[in-house]
Amino acid sequence: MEQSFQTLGEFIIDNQSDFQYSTGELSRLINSIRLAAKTVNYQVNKAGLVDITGSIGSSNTSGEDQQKLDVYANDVFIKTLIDRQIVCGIASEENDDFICVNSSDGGYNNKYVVLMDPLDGSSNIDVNVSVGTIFSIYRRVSPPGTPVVLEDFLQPGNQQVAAGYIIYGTSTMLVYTTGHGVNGFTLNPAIGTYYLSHPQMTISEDGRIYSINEGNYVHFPIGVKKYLKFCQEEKDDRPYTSRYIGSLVSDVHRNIIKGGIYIYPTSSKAPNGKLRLLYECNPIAMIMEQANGKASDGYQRILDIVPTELHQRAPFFCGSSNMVRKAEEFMSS
Ligand code: AHM
Ligand code: MG
Repeated sequence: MEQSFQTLGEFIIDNQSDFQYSTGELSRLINSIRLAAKTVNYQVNKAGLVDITGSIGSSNTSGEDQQKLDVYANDVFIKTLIDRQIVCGIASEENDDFICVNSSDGGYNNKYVVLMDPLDGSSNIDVNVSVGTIFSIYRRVSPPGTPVVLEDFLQPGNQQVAAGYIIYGTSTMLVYTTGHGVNGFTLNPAIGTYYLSHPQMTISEDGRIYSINEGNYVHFPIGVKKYLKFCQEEKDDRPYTSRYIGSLVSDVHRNIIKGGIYIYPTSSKAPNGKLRLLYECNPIAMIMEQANGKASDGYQRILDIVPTELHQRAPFFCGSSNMVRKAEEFMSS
């Protein structure tokens, strides 16, 4: 492979000046995520070789089966961030409560909190399907010098200072934004370096892919049912193509590159949807908007929802802006 691209390390340093009064803390934080992602990538890639796949028999906070690799990824990200004393708090989809982290002087002086889904789509690991890590970064609202509080984590997504995902796919990519567009870096596993392979990623305004678990059709709200019929109608550039991996990061990543919509709506079985606002919807919504796309709960902008609970769920519609707008029209009709 031709190695003429800029590395992620170089990119982070070159773009540090985007942040006024930056102390380099955010850059060091993204560096820590980059490092943890390499470690997780190494384990995910050899999942079939060692006895690391499968369930460990315990449940996470939402009562779902925790996979061994979920636990492993959760530990790696948390340990990497704690060891570097780079954040003041961490909340994870896999933990019941948030974690308070000391700064290097033993106080509570760091500025940022991280919220993450350490291994999303992990039920796909046993069958060798791509999974991902999703992360979201906020500036704390409580005064530095004091331990973090719940309010530091319960901020609307429009307050995110950075967000991103790592996709452990046919190749491993780290895609992130600090509010200045979206950039994607591909890992060269031979030398363990990420290169800027997808600069300034954007999603087309219109797309022809819809991604939804249609097995739940009978339980969907009427607006979603009507939108699906619209997608399947033989008219203009329709019918659209249906593609659903069941791994949010993979479905979203494909849709950004090819154009499309991802929907996880409410249903009679899941009245608030399935995805978690803080760990999944908000970071993906920031990426989508920064890539010129749109993210909604069917009625309003995801990033404007004021959260009330750490593990809150939200219905999620994201992707090509005209497709999301059309789905919203059906939801309100
Ligand atoms: P998880 O966080 O427990 O892995 O669940 C999130 C995943 C998403 O990656 C995916 O889009 C969705 O759940 C699939 O759910 P379903 O199997 O109900 O279609
Ligand atoms: Mg998840």
